Amino acid sequence: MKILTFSGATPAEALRRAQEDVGEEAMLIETRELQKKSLGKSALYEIVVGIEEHLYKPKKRQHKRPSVEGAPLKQKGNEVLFNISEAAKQISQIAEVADGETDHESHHDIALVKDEIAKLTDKVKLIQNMFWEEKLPHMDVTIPSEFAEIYKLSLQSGMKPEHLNEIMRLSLEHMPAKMRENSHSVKRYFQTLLRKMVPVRLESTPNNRSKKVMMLVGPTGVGKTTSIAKLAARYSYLMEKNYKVGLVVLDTYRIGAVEQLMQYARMMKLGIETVVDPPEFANALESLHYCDYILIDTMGSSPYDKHKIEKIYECLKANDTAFNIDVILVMPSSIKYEDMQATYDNFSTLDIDTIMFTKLDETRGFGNIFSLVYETKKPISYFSIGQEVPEDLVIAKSEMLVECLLNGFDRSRIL
Ligand SMILES: Nc1nc2c(ncn2[C@@H]2O[C@H](COP(=O)(O)OP(=O)(O)OP(=O)(O)O)[C@@H](O)[C@H]2O)c(=O)[nH]1
Ligand SMILES: [Mg+2]
Repeated sequence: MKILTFSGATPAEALRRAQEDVGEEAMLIETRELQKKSLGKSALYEIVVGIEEHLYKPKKRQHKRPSVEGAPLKQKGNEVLFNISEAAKQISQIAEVADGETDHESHHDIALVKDEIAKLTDKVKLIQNMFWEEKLPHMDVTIPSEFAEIYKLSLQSGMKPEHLNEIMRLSLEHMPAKMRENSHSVKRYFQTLLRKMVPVRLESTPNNRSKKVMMLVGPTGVGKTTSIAKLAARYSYLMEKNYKVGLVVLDTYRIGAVEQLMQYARMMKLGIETVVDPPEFANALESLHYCDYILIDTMGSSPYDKHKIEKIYECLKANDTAFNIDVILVMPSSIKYEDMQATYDNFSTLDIDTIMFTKLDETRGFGNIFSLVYETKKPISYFSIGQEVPEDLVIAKSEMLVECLLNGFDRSRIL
């Protein structure tokens, strides 16, 4: 293996020079800032690349680095630097092995060496990752460099630090040594572990003996009414069987609130009942007895408005029908974990069965959702991923949440 250095005013420029000289096959080993940008002086960066001897066809000569091993590194963070030079040393050793091999050596050995180099390059990438962040994560356990990427992603996602700490500890304890070798297998393991920690409720359909009665509760403006419309469309038109759906509105305080759902009911030709006082609630349910699904929309209440939540509670208490009501707490994914927790606590008097998270399209971090369901052990039933009725509603899957958490929300991967 040949080890070469290139310099430039930016790391990108140095990299471009390297690529011009040695082509795309080169592996980046190290990036260093030799000189800071100051008045009248441009910055100077140096990159170190490695390329296998047989692939090296120089176009423009640059100076060859004499020895990676002995080169002093000036940056802070001794542990990281030690690892970089260790990795570089190992690369050099492998390079020597590769150099010594001749035609009679088996292809198998070469493949092994290549594999080893790929692993080391990955290691170096991760060490650099941590190095550029300038500080090692503050934890009571040391995080190996292979875990740096998932650690950073999870932390940025808004996951509660204690949860992340715990998951890291579990991973370090139980992950098979073989999987620790590179960041891809670490990520795969971590993904599987997270999935197992996310409770979801699979959708079940009504039968002759039991209907499905679902009530959506939650703060104001989170998407309860829109989600009721999406669910109504789903059950009456989008499943393998067209179910009969009826709607109940508890939100009769605001002009417009009833009208919003009335419009959907008219469009989809659904029965709709309004309830002003709790004693009317049971009657409203009874009058929709012919339906397979009854969907109940409620007035949005600030999590701190005990009065409104109590009114919903009164309705549930006044339900002397045989119908079992599934209470779904609707929460936007765009609020931080602490607010989710406070909302959950305030609505928990209603005996929440599942949680629906809305506005997944409006957020970047998903660790808050993870932490809430992990902490409360309440399963997720649905995700709302946009304003469009009915298409922007999906059945909750743990894979989907973990995918969003580690790689961000991408509509094309979900639908
Ligand atoms: N981007 C985005 N917007 C959404 C989503 N779900 C609902 N909305 C929008 O959020 C706004 C409020 O939705 P509603 O369904 O009226 O909310 P609500 O919870 O019924 O509100 P109140 O009845 O006032 O408590 C509307 O503009 C919806 O289109 C979603 O998943 N993503
Ligand atoms: Mg509403």
